[in-house]
Formats: sequence, structure tokens, C-alpha cells
Amino acid sequence: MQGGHYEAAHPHRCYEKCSLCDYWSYTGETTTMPGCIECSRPNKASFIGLQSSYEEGENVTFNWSATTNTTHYNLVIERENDDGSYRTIYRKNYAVSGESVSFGEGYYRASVQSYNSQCWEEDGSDWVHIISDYSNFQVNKPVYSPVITPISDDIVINESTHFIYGLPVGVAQGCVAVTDGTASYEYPTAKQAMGTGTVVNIYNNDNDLVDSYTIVVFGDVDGDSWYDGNDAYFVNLVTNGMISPDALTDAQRMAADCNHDGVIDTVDTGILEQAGLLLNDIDQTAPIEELQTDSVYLEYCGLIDQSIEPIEPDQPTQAEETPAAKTVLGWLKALFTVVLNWLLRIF
Ligand SMILES: [Ca+2]
Ligand SMILES: [Ca+2]
Repeated sequence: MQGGHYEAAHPHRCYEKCSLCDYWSYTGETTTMPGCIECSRPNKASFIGLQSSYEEGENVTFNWSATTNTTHYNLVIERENDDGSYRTIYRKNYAVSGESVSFGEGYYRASVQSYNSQCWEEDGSDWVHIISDYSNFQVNKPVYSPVITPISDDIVINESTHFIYGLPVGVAQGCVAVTDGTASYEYPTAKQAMGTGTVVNIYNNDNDLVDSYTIVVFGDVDGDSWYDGNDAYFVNLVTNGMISPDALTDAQRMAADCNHDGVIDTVDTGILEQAGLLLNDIDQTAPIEELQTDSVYLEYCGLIDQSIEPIEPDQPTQAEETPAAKTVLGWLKALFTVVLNWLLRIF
């Protein structure tokens, strides 16, 4: 039946039965054809070691297994369009296994065509060939680690303790610049000031949180970025034993030791009360350029050195208590801790 069909379609060709499969075929123009078209057709190739994802610009290597009846291979790579269709963006005829290509961000599929150029397809449109199954892969933009730098020489970012200090007191608007990422600030108070306890979150370009730092402004315990009598009040609670130092965060305890002698005590309270008096004469809304020429602001800043590495102060020593006093004091401390936390959230 096939013989009659082929003779009708291709009267100028000679036909014979395939010696391998008994299928009728034409002999074609070459003499090396082993049999009929299907017996001359290569096997499907398949890619070896192709990954499912690569980074932009990375070399993607296309290896494939050798196939029978094959004179050469063509490598075709298509990119997915927004509507889900594909367009060919790379084609290499007579490609060899091991071709390397790099791509931009996107979704791709690759196929390899195995050709037998010694015989033609039945309709004469092409050499006998077979196309491999598609192998899909995606190419992503590389995600770099964000690099953070302080926005001024006075600001120190400690990469081991993850504390940031040395900010201009009361007026800082930010503290870090980020390349290959972004920073956001979580403020400890509703004032949204760059005070003690402000958390600096660092995100990469994929918006994944990759790092967090905590700001310490020495003297500023309540986190409003200024140090004054309000902070003295909280330090007093600790030095008087009314609240446990544990009621403060690590950053708050470091901030409370404003003379950096490793102890939270009345010396610190005294400095803060003195600072509070000076602060009354400082325009807290003035821009930093103006404040830096204000002698009172400079005197205020001179009270507490912001350039010193934060250290965890010793726990203040507390007086011996009688059992009865312990119960009452314990209850009062608990109450103060609750009130303190409530105050810190409000202010
Ligand atoms: Ca404060
Ligand atoms: Ca101290």
C-alpha cells in the first residue's frame, strides 16, 4: 500500500522495501540510506546536566547524549513571552554537545534537533530529523549581599555586635546608605526619632531581610533620640532598684551608662539632669546645620561622648531587703515595669 502511495506522490523516485522493517520507502538520492525513512530517523537526544535555574550572565552549557543515525545537531533555545508563547532567541545549526550560552532574566526552553542529512523526509521538505523533548530552565537576576556604609564619618556600624552609634543627637534622619539593597527603620517610640532602640533593617534587592542593627544614643534611654530628665527618670528607677535592669533592653542599658564607666548609677542620672536643663534652651526643631553652630547644643553634646563603643554595663548593686519588703518591692517593681513599658510605647 505504501509503495503505491509513494509512487503516486513521488513518481520520479525509486522505491524498495526496507530491509529492516519491511516498510516501503524510496531510496532517495543517496546510496548510504540504511532503509526506510523511519529506520533512518535518529533517536531523540536528551540534555544532560541542565539545571532548572541559572543566574543572569552565567554560562549555560548544553550537553546532550549522542544519537543513532545522526549526521549533525541543531540547538534551539526559546524564551517565554508574557502571554506564555515562546520565541526563538538562539539557534545554532551544526551545534556540538557542550555549547555554552548566557542569557538575561527570563524563562526558557531548549531543544536539540538530531538530523540525518543522508535522507529526506517523505515530503522532501527537510532531512530526516527528530526534535528532543523540551528542557525548561529559568534565569534569575543575581541577588547580591547588600553593602551598608554610614552616612557620616562619625557614625559607626559594628558588624560583630550589630550596634550603630555616633549619630548626631536629636537630629539624625538616617544613619546608613545601602548598595544592592534597602534599609528601613523601626522606631521604638511614636515620635519616629533615631533614638536608642531604633532597629535598622537591611533588605536585599529581592526584599528579603538579611540583617538588623540597633541604634544606641548614649544617654537616650526612652528612645526619642534626645537625652534629658525623662531619661534620668528611667535611670533613676534602675539605680533605686525600683525596676530591674532587665526591664531595659541591652541597648537601653548601654545608653543608660552615659559616662561609659561600666556602671549605671547616680553619676549617670546627674549628667542626664544637667543635659535636661541645657535642652530647655535648644530649639529641637532646628536643622542640624543650625544646631551645629549653637553653643548650647555643642555644650549639650559635649556632656556625653557618642563615639565610644557600647559596652554592657555591670548590674547595679542593690541593698539587702527584708522578706516582707521583698514582697512589697517585688510587686512595686512589677508594676513599674508594666508602667515603664507602657510609657515607652506612648512616648
Ligand atoms: Ca530620651
Ligand atoms: Ca555610668
